[in-house]
Amino acid sequence: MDKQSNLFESSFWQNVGQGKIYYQPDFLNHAKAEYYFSRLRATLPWYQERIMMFGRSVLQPRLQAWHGDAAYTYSGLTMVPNHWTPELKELRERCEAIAQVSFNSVLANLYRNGQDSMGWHQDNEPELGTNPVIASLNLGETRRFLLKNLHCKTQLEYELSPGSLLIMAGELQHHWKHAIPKTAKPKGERINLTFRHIIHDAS
Ligand SMILES: O=C(O)CCC(=O)C(=O)O
Ligand SMILES: [Mn+2]
Repeated sequence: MDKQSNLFESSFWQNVGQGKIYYQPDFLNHAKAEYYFSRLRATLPWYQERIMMFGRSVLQPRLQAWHGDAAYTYSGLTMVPNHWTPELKELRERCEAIAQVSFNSVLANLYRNGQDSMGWHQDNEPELGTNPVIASLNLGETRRFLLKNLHCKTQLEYELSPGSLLIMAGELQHHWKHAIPKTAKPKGERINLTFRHIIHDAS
């Protein structure tokens, strides 16, 4: 049996039609999830990015930090990542062991409260390759993660609890959008790490 068919035999993998999702709620135990949350909260260089929306510059509703092996050029802009921290390296290794791919970058998101969010999008930038494997690790507050099929409007929902790991794979990014919606419920801070493999000569 080859590596790939072995990989998708694990009971945590689900074929969602036009894509594959792995979801393991207890990927990290409670103590480890708390440890990594406080270390990452304290050590990553969190910043709030500005984006253009309807011709106006607005602040993104979350904080971010980007870490990786090498710079890449996106829309004519060269982005230089921060270095890997010891905790990010440890978590990257654990995610690679499950996903069976290597990750050379991680986008960290910090949702400060229920009003912080991420809008509907696909992780389909050319530098992620055709069928990217994206490993998404969750720490801190539990938040709702939604997926919506672009063709049949089927919606999937995951309550991403602390220590859980969700992997998106196969053709998923071609056919599904995903989002973290705002909520009126009182929510504390949540950190999400999305490990990715960036192809540096994609253009
Ligand atoms: O916070 C999450 O769970 C989703 C993050 C995400 O979709 C992204 O960084 O592209
Ligand atoms: Mn995404």
